[in-house]
Amino acid sequence: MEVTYHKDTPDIVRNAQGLQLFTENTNNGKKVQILIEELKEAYGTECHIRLVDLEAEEQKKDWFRVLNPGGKIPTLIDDTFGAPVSVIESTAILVHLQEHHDKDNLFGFTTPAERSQMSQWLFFWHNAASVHGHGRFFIASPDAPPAARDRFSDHIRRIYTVLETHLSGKHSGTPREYLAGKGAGRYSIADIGAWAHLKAHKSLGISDEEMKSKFSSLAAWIDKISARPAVQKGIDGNKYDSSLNVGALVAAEK
Ligand SMILES: N[C@@H](CCC(=O)N[C@@H](CS)C(=O)NCC(=O)O)C(=O)O
Repeated sequence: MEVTYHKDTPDIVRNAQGLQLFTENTNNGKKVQILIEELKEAYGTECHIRLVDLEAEEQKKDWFRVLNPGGKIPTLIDDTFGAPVSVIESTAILVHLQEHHDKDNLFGFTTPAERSQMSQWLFFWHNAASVHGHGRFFIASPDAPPAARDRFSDHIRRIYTVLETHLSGKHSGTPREYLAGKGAGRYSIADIGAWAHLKAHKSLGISDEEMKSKFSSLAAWIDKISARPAVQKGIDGNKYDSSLNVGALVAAEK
């Protein structure tokens, strides 16, 4: 969507060129931060990081809703094709960055079958992320009705079982290293889209022990992706947490 800035849009945003990512160090923010760091490492891609104070509800102000009507992070502005466009929804941002800023397809695929498989797992997780988010709320809330807690607890384990079955090769006979790509697969935005949420499995009441005993292929996948330097940079609070990097905060122009 082409952007027409609001009168309260911060000057630093209005006057910037290139990519600008509005984020905060949450699971949805992290997945885009990780791809930004991967692109930086691979191509030297630069991106202005704009941290949004979610507690102060900066994301609900009119200047921000011009960029994202839902008032949510992550949100991207990209003016590299001409007029600035805004991109919303973490998975759509991953696809946008991969299609337009990953010229060698290091984080995507060129064959139709592999590209289709990558989309399938991106969509699978975009839907599952919502169950994860609501599940975390109900599982952590002492006032949650037990039926809601049980339903989310079961549903989350069903989602983990799908991933475990896919990665272990239980039915296909081919164990996989990554979610998409032929053979054992290759690291791509399909993995980046799901990793931050899955890494936080303990917040859903799934212990390391349960991961190792019931979801061992998934646990190994989490560890492998965690070891990537760009992944560690992409979740670094010193850069992406607004309480630690106050200099990167953006707020409405007064
Ligand atoms: N479906 C959206 C979800 C984005 C989302 O829920 N963002 C949260 C942080 S992880 C947020 O902005 N919360 C603040 C709010 O809702 O006001 C996506 O994938 O980008």
